[in-house]
Amino acid sequence: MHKNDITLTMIKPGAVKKNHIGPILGIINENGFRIKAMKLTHLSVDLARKFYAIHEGKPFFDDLISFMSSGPIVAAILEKENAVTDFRALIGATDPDKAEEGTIRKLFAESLSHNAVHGSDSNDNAQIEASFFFNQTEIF
Ligand code: RTP
Ligand code: MG
Repeated sequence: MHKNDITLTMIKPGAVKKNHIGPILGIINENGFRIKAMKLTHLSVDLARKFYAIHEGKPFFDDLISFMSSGPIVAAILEKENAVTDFRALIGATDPDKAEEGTIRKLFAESLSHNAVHGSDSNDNAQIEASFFFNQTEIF
C-alpha cells in the first residue's frame, strides 16, 4: 500500500467522555480501515492551537481550541486505499445536521462544534498530522 493511503483521526473530547470510543473504532474497522497507531492523549491549549493553526482568526477558533483541550482524545493513524477521501465520507459532513444517515458524525456528534471525530483533509495533511502525534517507533 502506498504511504499516502493513511489518514489521521481524533475521537474528540465529547465522544470520549460519552464512552463512544469502542463503537467508533468498531465502525472504523468494519469499514476496512486498519489501525497503524493509536493513543489516548490530551491536547493542551498550546498543542490544540498548533494542530488547528490553519483556523486561527476564524470566528469559531477560540471555541474549537477550548473544546479540543477540554479532555482526553484518541488519536489514530488509519490505513486503507483512498484513506483520506473514504474516511471523510465515513464521518460525514462537519455539521451533523447535514451528515448522511449512518455516518459517524450523524450517529455520535452533538453539534457542529462538538462533532465527535476529526479526519485529515488531504494526503499532505495526513502525513503532517500523523507526525504531530506519533514517532516512527509508534507506527505499525
Ligand atoms: P475536522 O478538521 O475536525 O475534521 O473538521 P472538518 O474538516 O470537517 O471541518 P473544518 O472546517 O476543518 O473545521 C474544524 C472544526 O472546527 C469546528 N467548526 N466550527 N462554528 C462553526 O462554524 C464551525 N466551523 C467549524 C468543527 O468542530 C470542525 O470539525
Ligand atoms: Mg478540517
